[in-house]
Amino acid sequence: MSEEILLDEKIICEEFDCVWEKPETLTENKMHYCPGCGHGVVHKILMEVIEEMNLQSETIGVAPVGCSVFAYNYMNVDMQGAAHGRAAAVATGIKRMLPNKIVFSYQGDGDLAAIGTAETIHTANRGENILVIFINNAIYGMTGGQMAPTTILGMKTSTTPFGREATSQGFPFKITDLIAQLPATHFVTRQSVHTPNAVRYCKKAIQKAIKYQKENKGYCLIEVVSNCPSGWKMTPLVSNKWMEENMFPQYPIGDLKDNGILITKKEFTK
Ligand SMILES: Cc1ncc(C[n+]2csc(CCOP(=O)(O)OP(=O)(O)O)c2C)c(N)n1
Ligand code: SF4
Ligand SMILES: [Mg+2]
Repeated sequence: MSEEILLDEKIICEEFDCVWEKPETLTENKMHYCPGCGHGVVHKILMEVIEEMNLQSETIGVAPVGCSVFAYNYMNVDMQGAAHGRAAAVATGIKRMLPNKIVFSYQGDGDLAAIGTAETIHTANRGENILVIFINNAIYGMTGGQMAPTTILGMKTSTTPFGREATSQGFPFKITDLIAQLPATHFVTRQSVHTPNAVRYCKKAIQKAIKYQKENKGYCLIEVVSNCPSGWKMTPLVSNKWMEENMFPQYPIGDLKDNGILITKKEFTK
């Protein structure tokens, strides 16, 4: 606070130091996400990068079906909705028609790694010059917490009330690792947004991916290992701790591939 005046014994603040500002690239609409959910944080840093790189009028995003279905109400850039799982195919079409635009898809794990597996893999395999943002919260958040392909073993969901087990439900699907192996992919990384430091790293990854797209380097994927306090039936704080202890060993944070070169296991941490 830089200046104060006293009036009727109440302190009225005349001026404030700005400690937080919403970027122009986010609309005024209130987000519908549950308290503590990672979706809102990723929206914010993605839109901050677009604003900081002066790309608001050059960017087209593709919203999925899932909790982030209304991403187009929050992101103040041109947006297109896609049918469930098809965001990468829609983004491909947009980028091919408008190659000078910055194009991203924003997808959950159910959207990207279940119903949209084919579109996801083939878009990556063609090395389309787009950015895919993949929010992995290990659950179908929007529809009531059913098991997703990325649900970890032993994790209870509404469709695995006794915990996921490999014999009947298969193993957690590490689609990001698979995509990193494809020769046409350029930058593949796994991030999180559960601490201020993690947010900074994730934002840097977004900046790098957008820069790569401007340079026509090709396909970039940023997986964000995220929480779903409602679906996991935990408080936001407990969900973040649970994520660190249970999700990160399965989905280690760090770059898997950069500049088209796979990163060896030894280096595969920040
Ligand atoms: C064709 C079709 N099948 C199924 C659904 C139901 N459905 C809506 S969202 C969703 C999964 C969402 O999970 P995810 O992509 O992980 O997003 P989250 O809500 O967790 O962010 C499903 C199965 C649908 N809308 N359309
Ligand atoms: S259900 Fe889960 S993913 Fe959806 S808004 Fe709530 S916390 Fe976020
Ligand atoms: Mg999900």
